[in-house]
Amino acid sequence: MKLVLPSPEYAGEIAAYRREFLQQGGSMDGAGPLRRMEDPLEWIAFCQRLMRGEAEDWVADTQFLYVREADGKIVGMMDVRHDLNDYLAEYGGHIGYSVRPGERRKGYAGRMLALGLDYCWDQLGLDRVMVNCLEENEASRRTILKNGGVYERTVVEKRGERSRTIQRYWIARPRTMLVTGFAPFGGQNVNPSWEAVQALPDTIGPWRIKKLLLPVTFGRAAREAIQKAREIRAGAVLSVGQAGGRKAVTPERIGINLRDARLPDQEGQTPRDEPVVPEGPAAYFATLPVKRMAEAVAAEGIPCQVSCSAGTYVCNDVLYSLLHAFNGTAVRCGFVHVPYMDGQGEPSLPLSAIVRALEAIIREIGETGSDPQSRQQTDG
Ligand code: PCA
Repeated sequence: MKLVLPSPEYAGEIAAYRREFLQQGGSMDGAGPLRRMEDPLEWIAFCQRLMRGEAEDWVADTQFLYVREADGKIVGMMDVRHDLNDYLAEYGGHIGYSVRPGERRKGYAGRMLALGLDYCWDQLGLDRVMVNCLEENEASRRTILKNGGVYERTVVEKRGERSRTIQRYWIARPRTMLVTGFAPFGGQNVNPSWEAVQALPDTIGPWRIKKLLLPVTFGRAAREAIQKAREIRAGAVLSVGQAGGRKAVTPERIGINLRDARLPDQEGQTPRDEPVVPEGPAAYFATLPVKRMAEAVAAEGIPCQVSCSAGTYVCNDVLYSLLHAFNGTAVRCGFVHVPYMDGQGEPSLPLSAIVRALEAIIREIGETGSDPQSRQQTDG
């Protein structure tokens, strides 16, 4: 299932969507003026102006089609308003949506709304979103609650003689964690860090997880991680890398201001005794609770140990750069090295154990703030 912007290739499907509503009844929500526009091309052109904020009397608004890839059918429609005008602020909210009559009761509305919310957080940068439903619409209420809606109050909209009773709900921007993994390097054809990151679910505890693959390249990997973290306004960044030869999953305590490579990186750079940041401090402590992360992994029966050195290669480069970039902010950053996965060499862990370890770590980060103890205690 995917959200797409209206385009002429969907003209036939758009007309069919409209027809189904006109024949079977129901309110064509989340479709702008589609009900009164018989020509799909006219509606598509309107949606394009709407998105640029050029439709008179409308706030800027992104119209989506919710399309089932298997057969190209439009299952639902949704529009996401970039702002609220007086009417929307009282009755309409940020997001309107509908599922066509023949495709209801299959859970589509909830998943479509989840994608719409992602758009609000990532593309529009909204902090909270209002989603409303008619008081009598039980299915819609359940969809909103499932997506984290919190009931605010009920309002009555008068339209001439008639009136509608509307429940208002607010959904808050979830905490987002950027989790990065690395590409294969050093003659290997997989990197367990990216294999494991890819296998993580999209939400863990209170965190919405965003995944990013990094190149094994000094400077560039760090820049891409920092840029992405800013773009999605991450509350935490967890980078993961491979440490062949280690037996345990190892949360890293320290990033140091040093590049010293034995192996050329992906762009052929082999820095020797260079700083990561010329005027930067010698080192930073990770701002994630490394001790508790290690305990959480050990509790799963997976070998784990806090490490005091992330090395002097690209992984350390990323850790130091993140800690430097987000020093003094609320964005907490850390790094976890993982052993080879089975089949790569010895010692190794099954990929499933590495995935479980990362899940335990992320859940633990959700439950605690940064851990001042990790700055004082040595590893013993
Ligand atoms: N491990 C390397 C870089 C990429 C990776 O997965 C390191 O430990 O520096």
